[in-house]
Amino acid sequence: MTVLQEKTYQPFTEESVLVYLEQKGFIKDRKEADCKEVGDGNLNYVFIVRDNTTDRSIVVKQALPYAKVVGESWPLSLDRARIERQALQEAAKHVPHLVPEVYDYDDTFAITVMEDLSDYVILRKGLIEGNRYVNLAEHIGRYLAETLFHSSDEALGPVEKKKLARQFVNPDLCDITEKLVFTDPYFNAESNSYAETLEETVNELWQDDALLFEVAKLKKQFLTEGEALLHGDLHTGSVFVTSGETKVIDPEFAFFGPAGFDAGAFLANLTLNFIAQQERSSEGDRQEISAYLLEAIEQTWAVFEQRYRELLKEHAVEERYKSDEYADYIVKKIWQDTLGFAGCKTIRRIIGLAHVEDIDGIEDDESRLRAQKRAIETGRHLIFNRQQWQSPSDWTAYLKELVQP
Ligand code: SR1
Ligand code: MG
Repeated sequence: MTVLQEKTYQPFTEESVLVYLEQKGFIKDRKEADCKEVGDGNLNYVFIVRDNTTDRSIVVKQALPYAKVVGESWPLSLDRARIERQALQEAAKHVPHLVPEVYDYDDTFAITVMEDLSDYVILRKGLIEGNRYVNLAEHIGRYLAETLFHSSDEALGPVEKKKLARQFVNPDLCDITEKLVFTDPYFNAESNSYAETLEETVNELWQDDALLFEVAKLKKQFLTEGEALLHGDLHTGSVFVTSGETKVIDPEFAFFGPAGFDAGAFLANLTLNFIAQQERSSEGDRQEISAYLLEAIEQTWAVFEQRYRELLKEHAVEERYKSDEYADYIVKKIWQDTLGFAGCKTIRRIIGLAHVEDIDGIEDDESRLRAQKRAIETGRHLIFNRQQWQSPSDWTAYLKELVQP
């Protein structure tokens, strides 16, 4: 029985992907093609298929009906494959050079057939190795501005915006974020994961009622503020890079949420890498790597802000949205939310279920513990100071001070 005759969802294997692609005409002869499952994320299969007769390759991404990282006890809707594909297609309208091209899809099998980015590396891996990417801040700042603005009420008007928003109702994936980012790290939840040596720090955090209150407010914003179509999981594992190119991948968490959430996720992950590099990089390289990361934090925001202001002026649907005063108001709101969400994103990667290799991969126990404590402290500062820190230089000044010997 072939995959297409069956026509009900089933997880693909390396063999059945080839059968499927042959039937769809993507490859001529499956015996002349290679397929490898390479997915190392938490939720999906990713197959790379090479047609040896043409030497062309494509990616087939398939959603599984549960969270791979947890197992079948955490079921997840397959509709996220459609959401991811449509989010990529939305982004491609405004920043086609910054997302992989979608070639085809099949909602029954929850698959997207798309551009193979095997020549790229995952940004997190590249940053861990101490590499620098000259266009990264420009690209991500631009990606944020274009995707967030073009899905906002200011760009679409309320009717079109609501029509678009209803395509991106994503309860299962939002539930993951609500639990793993805003809830579980703040009490003794079963899903949490941290070393015994961190217990005292974690207990202190759980008893910090002022912090818990601020996180509850940020969670409320995440639950209720549908300002723009978000990527929803814009950490450095969701970005592919070469020395000059950038592609944002994996928007399966996409939904209409608070605009500062994506910038917060990205900048939090640069911040985590900065903290990790104080332990990872050799003394000779540390200064340059640190300076690069701090500049990337500042520049990403600067590019975002400048482009967002331009877009408001050029394309807003109401005249009053075009004033400097209105732009100041919007940009300030997004900035403060970015800080708050970045704080939550930093803390969850130390206490919560899903960690980051930047920090967890630090071999020496004492160095790793120092980095973990610094990350938690940074998260607290980002959350508490979100109304005081006026610009990214306040953020980077804090980080410089934090790592002073
Ligand atoms: C159950 S999934 C765990 C995490 O992986 C994803 O990349 C998201 O960040 C999610 O919170
Ligand atoms: Mg992902």
